[in-house]
Amino acid sequence: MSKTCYIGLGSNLENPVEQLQTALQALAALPGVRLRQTSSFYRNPPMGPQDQPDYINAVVELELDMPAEALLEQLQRIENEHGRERNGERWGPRTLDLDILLYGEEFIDSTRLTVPHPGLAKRAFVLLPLYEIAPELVVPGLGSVAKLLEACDTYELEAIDLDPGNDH
Ligand code: PH2
Ligand code: MG
Ligand code: MG
Repeated sequence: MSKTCYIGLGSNLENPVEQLQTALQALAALPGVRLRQTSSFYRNPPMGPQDQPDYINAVVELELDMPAEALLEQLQRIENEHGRERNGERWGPRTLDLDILLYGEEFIDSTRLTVPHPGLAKRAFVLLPLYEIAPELVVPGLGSVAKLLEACDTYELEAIDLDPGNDH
């Protein structure tokens, strides 16, 4: 049975917009994965240590026929191919971060994976793009994305214009 799954993307090193764009291509190319929707890309200040560049964050909706653990392995492979270093400080800068936010309606709590993603309910840079592509979504155990978003400050998130020719 196929699952609807949401992935959070983030980058703040080495051309973050390009990191996210090539990550989207890599996700779409995975066997058994269909990329259904992609949010805008949002520039926003770092959560955690402040002496690091701003992040670009986005969320995608996938439909897939793949167990969650196998998906996690694929995401980590894509992160590695984008030069991800795993020895850095907690919440430190990174070339590419791909997090499983939701996997169908499932709760997963293994040594490698916690779903729904534990940070989801509090992070505007996850909730705003998620709301953009799935305004009706209800997060298992936490309630509607709309309600979660209401409790967050979103004023520091800026949807960026990906078409430089579009000069209003
Ligand atoms: N990810 C981090 C640490 N801090 N801040 C923002 N704004 N966006 C992120 O994706 C992010 C962060 C480490 O995963
Ligand atoms: Mg991660
Ligand atoms: Mg993360």
